[in-house]
Amino acid sequence: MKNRLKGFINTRIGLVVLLVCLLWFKSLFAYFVEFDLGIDNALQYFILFINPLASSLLILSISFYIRREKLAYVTAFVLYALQLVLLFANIMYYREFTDFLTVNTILGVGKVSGGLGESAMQLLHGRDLLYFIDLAIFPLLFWKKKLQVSTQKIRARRALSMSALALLLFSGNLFLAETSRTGLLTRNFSRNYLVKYLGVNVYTVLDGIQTYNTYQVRAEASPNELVEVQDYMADHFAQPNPEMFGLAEGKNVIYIHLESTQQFVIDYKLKDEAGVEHEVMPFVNSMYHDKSTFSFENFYHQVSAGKTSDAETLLETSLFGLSQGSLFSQLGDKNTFYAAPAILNQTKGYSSAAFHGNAGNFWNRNETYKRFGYQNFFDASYYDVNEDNSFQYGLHDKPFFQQSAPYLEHLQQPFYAKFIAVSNHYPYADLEGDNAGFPMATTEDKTINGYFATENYLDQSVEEFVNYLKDSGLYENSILVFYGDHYGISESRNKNLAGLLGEDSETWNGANQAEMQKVPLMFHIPGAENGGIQSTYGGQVDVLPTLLHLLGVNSQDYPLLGQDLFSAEHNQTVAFRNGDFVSPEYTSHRGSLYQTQTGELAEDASAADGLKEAVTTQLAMSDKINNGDLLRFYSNEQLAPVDPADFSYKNSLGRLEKAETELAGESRSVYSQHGGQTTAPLYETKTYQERQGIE
Ligand code: GP9
Ligand code: MN
Repeated sequence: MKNRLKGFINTRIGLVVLLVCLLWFKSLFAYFVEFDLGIDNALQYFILFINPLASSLLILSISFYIRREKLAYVTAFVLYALQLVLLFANIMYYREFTDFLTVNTILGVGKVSGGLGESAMQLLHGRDLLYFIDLAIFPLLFWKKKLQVSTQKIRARRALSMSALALLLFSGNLFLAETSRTGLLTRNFSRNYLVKYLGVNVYTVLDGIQTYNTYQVRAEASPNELVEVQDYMADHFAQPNPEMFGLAEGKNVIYIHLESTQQFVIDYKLKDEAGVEHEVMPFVNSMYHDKSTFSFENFYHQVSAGKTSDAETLLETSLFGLSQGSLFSQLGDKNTFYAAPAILNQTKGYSSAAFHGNAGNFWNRNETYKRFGYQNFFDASYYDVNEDNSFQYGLHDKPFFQQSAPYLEHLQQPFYAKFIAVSNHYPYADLEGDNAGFPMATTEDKTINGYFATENYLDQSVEEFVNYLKDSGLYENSILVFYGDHYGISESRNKNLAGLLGEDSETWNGANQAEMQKVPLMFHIPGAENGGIQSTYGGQVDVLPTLLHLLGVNSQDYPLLGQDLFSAEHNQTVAFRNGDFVSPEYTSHRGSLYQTQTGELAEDASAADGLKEAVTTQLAMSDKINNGDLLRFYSNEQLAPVDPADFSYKNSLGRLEKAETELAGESRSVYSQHGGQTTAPLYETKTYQERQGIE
């Protein structure tokens, strides 16, 4: 047996099989010991288990095509070593940044703050020997003649069949990966996912292709194109409404991201089986109707496959996401942006922070936020996340908001902070334990049925958070912006939803579908008296200019594509990312034109051609800017470009506390205002059960 094994390893195929096995073993070791890949079920374990195989075999099979034996052996070992180096470089990078190496970073194009440099030595562990020790053993074995260079020739057919086997394995791997995670390749959620499903090699190749494509397009872009874009922007600028301009001047901005929340949930009451009505979002509704809230009833999401991340792009840069995939994932670590945190910091001295209980590399946020100018990003690593209080997208909303308080209280005011909730995310799974209890709907679609309960949980979470803001004294000095990022119930499910909305699923048409793109948008300004429900039509691209004007920053010369929603000059045609649109008069949905007010087909299908053209132009401008990275050519005396190297999201709390100490009496954090006492104990949280008992 031993001899047979030795004999096999002494063949060329045997050696390659051995090298593949070694890489396989080392990769699996890294997957479990070094990386935190978040594996949820047996299928994912299986995919993880097989994913190193195909690419290693494909790469090493190159050596079979080389006729000269010695050269073939050297090639095999070089290819083997290269894969090890790639794996190990990712391990080192991960130890420092909890993320995988991008080609951009390898090439040194996207400078990361605090490169590995000197700290590299500290990142080394004793176990690292395991990754490389065989590279020293192999020469010894050859020297001692325990291993020999085989003189056996490999026929082309044999070589080809090995490569084909590798490709077959890869297809199987890809198929399983897509089954487990639809849209893995098209939506590129995160580098974590790609490694988890396809391995480090494949991830790197995919990232390389994407990086190459990006730079091709960008290399062709010229400053002249920016001139064209700026002309367009100047033409479309909508003057601020003098009654609203500066209404929230000097206030903190607190964004509350209502995950997957659609406008139809506002004021919605779900009937349980006994016919008793349950208000889904009582707290959000109270905000919606509050006299200090400017609420929009005809406000639409404009995202595509980038979902949450597209909404973030729209709201914070007033540019659209990409027509395919996510801008965050594809360009977030490469482009120059002029985003809300940077603008407010430079014009009004705002500090900034993003809060989200999922891994920082999801949607490439950890890189994109730096380029948006976020000074702090509190991702999952800042929270106590465990099996009981989280699900696949991270920490649940109640603990998320509560655990954010001890960080929020250290921000210097005025601040720009955004809180990305996530519990109300597909698949709207049953909230187990004490948070369950809100009734399920009873349609034939499980996804729809669960949606209302997780919405209600989000509503409770937000209420607790706003109560804390009030108790800590932050509320009075802040403007609260609530927004829905995108649909929660997808178009294909809407017919099942129709009944719950009092609509007929038989007559449900494109106009209804378009209407379902409505999401909430509310500016809640404590102290304001003249709020109310606004019927202006608008989209997410319009939020930034609106917000800037409320804060007293005139956005006239900024590179923004949206328009102030309060402006008399606001154009009410809302572009959807796929080229469809809605205006008070017309709704275009997948090639059909409807009358918005009646939902009936328009008699003249070309009646809105002018609107269509305007929409196409607006989207094209956005794509030009993003794909060509045109804002790298932009200059404005009031605004300096962001240098991502200025930001690091490690030890944010330590930095904020240091600033407090340095500012001493001048510190304007809530923590300092409370005499150096934490406000965290003011935070009250209750389970659904507890609430029911009390109410
Ligand atoms: C994940 C969360 C969800 O961190 O923001 O993103 P989505 O799937 O809604 O785009
Ligand atoms: Mn989302």
